Amino acid sequence: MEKNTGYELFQRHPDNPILTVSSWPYRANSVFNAAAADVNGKILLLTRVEDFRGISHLTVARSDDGITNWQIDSVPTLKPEPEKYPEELWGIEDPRITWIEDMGKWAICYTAYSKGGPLVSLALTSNFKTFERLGPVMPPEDKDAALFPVKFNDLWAMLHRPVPRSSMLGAHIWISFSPNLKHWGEHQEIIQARQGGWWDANKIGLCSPPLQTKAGWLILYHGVRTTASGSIYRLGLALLDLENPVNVIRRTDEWIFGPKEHYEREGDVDDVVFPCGWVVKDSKVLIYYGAADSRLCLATANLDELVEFALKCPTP
Ligand code: M1P
Repeated sequence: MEKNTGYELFQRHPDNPILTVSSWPYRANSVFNAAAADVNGKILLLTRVEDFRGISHLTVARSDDGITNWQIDSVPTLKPEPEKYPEELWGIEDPRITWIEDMGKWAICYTAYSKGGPLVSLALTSNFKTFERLGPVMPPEDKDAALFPVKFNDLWAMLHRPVPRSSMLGAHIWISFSPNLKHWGEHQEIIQARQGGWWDANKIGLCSPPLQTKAGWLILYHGVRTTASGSIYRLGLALLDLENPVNVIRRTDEWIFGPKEHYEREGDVDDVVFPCGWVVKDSKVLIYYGAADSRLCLATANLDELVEFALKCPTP
């Protein structure tokens, strides 16, 4: 591999990939794009598992150190239930978990693959065994959603990525607000996909849920570059105002992490790094990412360094 002179804010774990179908307790085509949470000191991954029909469900894997000795549920933890929830016809994908202190529950935003296209659904849980579905909260096509852990002016806030019918218009990150997690409004586009030759031209999407720091809400997002040999999914950072997250105060110009190792470059979809979860332990951030839509990997970063770096980036 050629020398990469990009930023080295994220360090890949030497044991990557940390989870693959070979470690799975049942037959699966791929395990990737997992949400992550610190549950009573253990790392919990709510992992997207794609079966041999091409339909995805979510399964819990737990580990004391977040790297080894994964205890994986022996059967799917959260399965699509299209009989009761028709929007889940073609599976459930790409969860993001947010701890809601006010409710003492975890909120899971996930993509439900409906007949009308992918949409955003929400579920609550307190134990990752039973789930209360709130149903679809954004119509198709919309995905890459996560909740903020706190309210703003008494309203819950969600970041998400609608896709307009015409690809010419680009797919951008929006914020919406709700009094009850069920009914959403005050929709505003806040981070735009760039255009032309940029690494994040035409399509972007939120990765892990917004992370509260003293400098602002730290946002990790993916940008998609379309090339003659396919798309390349890379990552950038942004900072949103702490009090009013509609205001984007910083955004990286260059990508900070992209596919480089063979496990990121080759798989069901080549050249994809796709985090849906991160966990902060002391000042270390554990970033869990799907690699090439096939396996799960871990990268680590120093939270202060990420914030310092973001603060040196331009205000868009
Ligand atoms: O194949 C790469 C990713 O493509 C989609 O992401 P997005 O719509 O944000 O571009 C999703 O299907 C995602 O699961 C997948 O990893």
